Parts: sequence; C-alpha cells; structure tokens
Amino acid sequence: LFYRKPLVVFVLGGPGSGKGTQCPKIVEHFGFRHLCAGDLLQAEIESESENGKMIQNFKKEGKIVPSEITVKLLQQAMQQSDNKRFIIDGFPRNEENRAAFENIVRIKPEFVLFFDCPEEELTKRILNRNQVTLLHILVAESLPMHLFTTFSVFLKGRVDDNIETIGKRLKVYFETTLPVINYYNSKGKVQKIDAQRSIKEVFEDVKSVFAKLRP
Ligand code: UP5
Repeated sequence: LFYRKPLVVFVLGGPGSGKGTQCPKIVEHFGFRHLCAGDLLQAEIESESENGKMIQNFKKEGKIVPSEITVKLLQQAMQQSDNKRFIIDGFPRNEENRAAFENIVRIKPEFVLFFDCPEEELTKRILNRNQVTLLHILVAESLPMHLFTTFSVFLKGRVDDNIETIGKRLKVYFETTLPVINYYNSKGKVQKIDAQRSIKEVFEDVKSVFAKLRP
C-alpha cells in the first residue's frame, strides 16, 4: 500500500508574535491539524498527571520543558489524528527539542513559518492580553470597573504573562529558539513573515506561503 509520511510545518516566533492567532486561520483555510506544544503541556498540568507540577514550574519560569515530555505528547497527538497534515505551534524551542523530534518522530518539517516581531511589540501584546483577560472576567461577573486595579493585583491571565516571566521568556526565545530558526534558515526552510502588522495583513502573507504547498 502507498504510504505517505505526515506533513509537518513548524510555527515559530517570539512569545506574543501571533502564533496562536494565526494557526486557527491556517486550519480553517488549509485543513491542517493544529498542535500547540504549549497547550498540550497546559493540558498535562490540568490533568494533574505526575509530570504536571514539574511542567508548571518550568512554565512559570519561562523555561523549556524537557524534550522527552513534549515530543511524547506531540507524537501521541499525531498518532491519534486522522488528519496527517500538521502545523506544530511553538515547537521546537531549542536544539535539544529539534534533535529529539527528528530522532523520535523521524519527520523533518516541510518548512518553518517564522513570525518575525520586535521585542517591544511582543512585550506590549502579552501585557495587553493579560489586561484583556481581566476585563473579560470583570464584565462576565458584572463587577464594577473600579475593581479593575484592585483585581489586577490578584488575578492573572496566564501564569507566565507577568512582566517578570515575560522577560525570562524573551531571553529564552532570543538565546535558544532563534538559533533553531537560524539552523532551519541555513537549510533554506524558513518562510519569514513580518508579524508587526495587523492580524489581517499577516494572514495575507501566511496564505500565500501555504498556497504553494503540495496538495
Ligand atoms: N495579537 C496577535 N497578533 C496580533 C497582531 N498582528 N497585531 C496586534 N495584536 C496581535 O498573540 C498574543 C497577543 O497579541 C494576543 O492578545 C493577540 O490577540 C495579539 P498570540 O497569537 O497568543 O501569540 P503567540 O505567539 O501564540 O504567544 P504566546 O504567548 O502564546 O507564545 P508562547 O510561545 O510564549 O506560548 P506557548 O504556549 O507556546 O509557551 C508557553 C510556555 O510553555 C513556554 O514559555 C515554555 O515554558 C513552555 N513550552 C515548552 O517548554 N516547550 C514547548 O515546546 C512549548 C512551550
């Protein structure tokens, strides 16, 4: 029987570069299965599995979870999917991640979609997301707006969307993820997108990249 290897596209970019915003649009237009490494790890935390606590500590510190855990979660999700065309979002984040995926899953990415965005814009977007989350809570609970400042001290969107962890996430991104992007670039596999424009403009570029893919 003719067997075709799954098609994998890695989606990389700094925290807040728009990976999670653009991926559902790719799914909608091009029928890929979206696997977000960060979400798979979050599900492990919430399932209270034996690794959950450890994963949460890594996330809080903006550190990268050991490859064997992330790769196992990705591999399971790929095996369980009927759709064999994947966009893998937020992975590989370091050299160890990249080597582990290629050695264990034995698939090389078709290409790497890279959302290029300056550091100031990344910080602005992530802090803004935290505030938006708070506003949603206040509105949903019909609480008066003057509680916003009071609540903002206690409530956080994501555990890692505070100014301290954002600094750590950005450092890890520039020091360990960017070299992975450079590695793939040296192999001619990077499709770089200017991510500092509107969501719509960014998706126009994303669309033209995916439109060229083999069916
Ligand atoms: N926004 C999006 N696009 C915009 C645009 N063009 N113009 C204006 N605003 C825009 O977007 C962030 C915010 O910006 C949103 O409010 C959005 O509306 C707005 P989003 O699409 O969420 O950006 P994204 O790149 O997905 O940012 P995210 O913060 O989710 O990225 P991270 O890479 O930090 O998050 P992830 O979940 O991948 O990882 C979190 C942690 O998990 C890591 O720090 C690490 O500890 C751990 N992890 C691992 O250890 N290993 C892995 O393999 C993966 C994760």
